Amino acid sequence: MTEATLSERVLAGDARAVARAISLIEDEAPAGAELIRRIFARTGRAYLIGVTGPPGAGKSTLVDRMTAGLRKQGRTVGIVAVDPTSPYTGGAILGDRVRMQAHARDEGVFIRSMATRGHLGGLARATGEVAVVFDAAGRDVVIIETVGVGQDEVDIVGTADLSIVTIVPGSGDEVQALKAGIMEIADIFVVNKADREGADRTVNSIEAMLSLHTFAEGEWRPPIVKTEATTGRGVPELLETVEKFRQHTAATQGSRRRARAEWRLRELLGHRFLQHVEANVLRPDEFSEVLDRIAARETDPYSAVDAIFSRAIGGR
Ligand SMILES: Nc1nc2c(ncn2[C@@H]2O[C@H](COP(=O)(O)OP(=O)(O)OP(=O)(O)O)[C@@H](O)[C@H]2O)c(=O)[nH]1
Ligand SMILES: [Mg+2]
Repeated sequence: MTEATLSERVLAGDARAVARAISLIEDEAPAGAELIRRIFARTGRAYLIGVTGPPGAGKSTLVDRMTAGLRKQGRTVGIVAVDPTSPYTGGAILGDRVRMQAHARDEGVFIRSMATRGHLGGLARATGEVAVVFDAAGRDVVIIETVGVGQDEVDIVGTADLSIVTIVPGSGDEVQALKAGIMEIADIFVVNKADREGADRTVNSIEAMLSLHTFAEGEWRPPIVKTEATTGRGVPELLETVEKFRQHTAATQGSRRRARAEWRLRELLGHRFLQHVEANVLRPDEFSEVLDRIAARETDPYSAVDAIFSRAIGGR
């Protein structure tokens, strides 16, 4: 398949072409970058929702339910899940890692799992690019599920059009225990597993935390929605809240997308610079030698970077 045909087929929404495109992106193949170049102008229509929260909070179950609700509204969905322990069902699972499920497949739902291993910091970038491919393929809504562990993951969810943070009732410390930075990105809080003891306590501790913040007139105050993803209870309310947020932020969506573009640009530029340094500036093994010298305290990281940087920008 030539690059032109591949991009045309992606734009036409062809599932196999989308799967192929994602593999190129995951492999960091030059053809992946070329594809993004070809499709980028035709993207920006999909609504991007980030869902994050602690492991096992029920994110995948919730996303499955939300997807079912969105499908009923006639919308197509793309799901990117970062290293989920529990597989998704009920959609077209794209890619080589997960075997295609021939039965009960809804072509209105594309699902792709990303493995954390083998990405060396590029995971968030790859995830963002898969979202771009789904967007190009005409998905109305793209949902990214991540466990909010790394800063990159928090960034990718935080710059989505809408960020949902899921929490489960527990010891009472669960709100405090959330990684700093995650609370700030929440547009909607979901207290999932509301069938469990202590759900209202969790709601109250989120309320208490929100009450420390003064919201300006007309500013969105993150609502707290209780759900029971296993039964679907609360999910219609969640989808209504999503819709309300979407309307509330329609005028300011551009600035969110600008923040996403900024994040991508900085990430890509940093990545490209490092690649350049490794490929064209440093001798083979030099990186590792510098590490040895730092370990032996013969130099410090700042001096090492200064030296490499001046060589990289042309020896000035
Ligand atoms: N009791 C109860 N269990 C739930 C609820 N939602 C999800 N679960 C269960 O919680 C477990 C984890 O659900 P997942 O959807 O895989 O959670 P996750 O957050 O996606 O997990 P990771 O992707 O591994 O971080 C499963 O056994 C679900 O059936 C709920 O509302 N109530
Ligand atoms: Mg999951």
